[in-house]
Amino acid sequence: MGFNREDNAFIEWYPRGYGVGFKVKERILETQTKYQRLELYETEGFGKLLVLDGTVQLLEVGEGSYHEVLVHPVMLAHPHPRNVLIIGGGDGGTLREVLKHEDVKRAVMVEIDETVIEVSKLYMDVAKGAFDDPRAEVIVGDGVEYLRNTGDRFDVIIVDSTDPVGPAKLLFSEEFFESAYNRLNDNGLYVTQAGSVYLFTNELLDAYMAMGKVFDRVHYFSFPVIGYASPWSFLVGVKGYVDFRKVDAERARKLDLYYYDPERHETLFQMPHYVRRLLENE
Ligand code: AG3
Repeated sequence: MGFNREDNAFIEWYPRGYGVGFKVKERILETQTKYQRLELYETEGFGKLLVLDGTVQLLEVGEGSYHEVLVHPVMLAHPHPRNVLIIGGGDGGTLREVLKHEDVKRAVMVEIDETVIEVSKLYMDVAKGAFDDPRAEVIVGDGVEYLRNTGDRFDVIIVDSTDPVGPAKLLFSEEFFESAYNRLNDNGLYVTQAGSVYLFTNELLDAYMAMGKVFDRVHYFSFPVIGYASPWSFLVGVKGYVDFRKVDAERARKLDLYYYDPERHETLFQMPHYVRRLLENE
């Protein structure tokens, strides 16, 4: 697992021996935070690489393939997203994409691990000023606790967490989906990253089923993400009625997008036949 001296490469090993690796120019940092093991590398061709507990979180070049796709489909399907909550997302990439939307009045980000925020600020510029935006409110704390205790309501809730295995498992539980549902305004959207389509199929199905018990409608979509075992999956929960199959092309034109193509929104719903069968049989 991790750094391989012989090849001078970092490799993330997924189940069944599937690996995703990068040649490394420099090992910048390795530290144990209060919550996880953090590694930072300079890669040969993709800028900095941030790793938590052996899993790739962010690759500087190409991170938009993940952040744009996590954020904009829900933001553009929602008719008027004013209040947004982000759980996780310590590097600031999700916050940056959320704040591109003029409608947003307040974006709260709850990240459990302060070191992730600090390291990201110190060594990378993923956030591009988002942390200093007056609409942003950054809270260092546990997202589960926050959702349980807050009286605030949100139009969109975005979960940018580690995988549905290990410490973030709670973020994929029915209890958590319930507290998120309760904190959404009527006609609100919830989105979470949900792991590799091929390698975490069971976790994906479990989360899909648990969301189905809580939300009024659940959607699944996927996209090739640079740095993760592609395609990567995402789950959307709808409270009330919002048509997630349609996005606002007018608002989309004001955004500076590189990966997500609102005019081809429907391509997000492509999936391997066996995955569609599994989901439809749930
Ligand atoms: N999002 C991390 C997604 C999980 C990646 N999993 C993996 N490589 N096994 C958080 C970082 C991006 N803001």
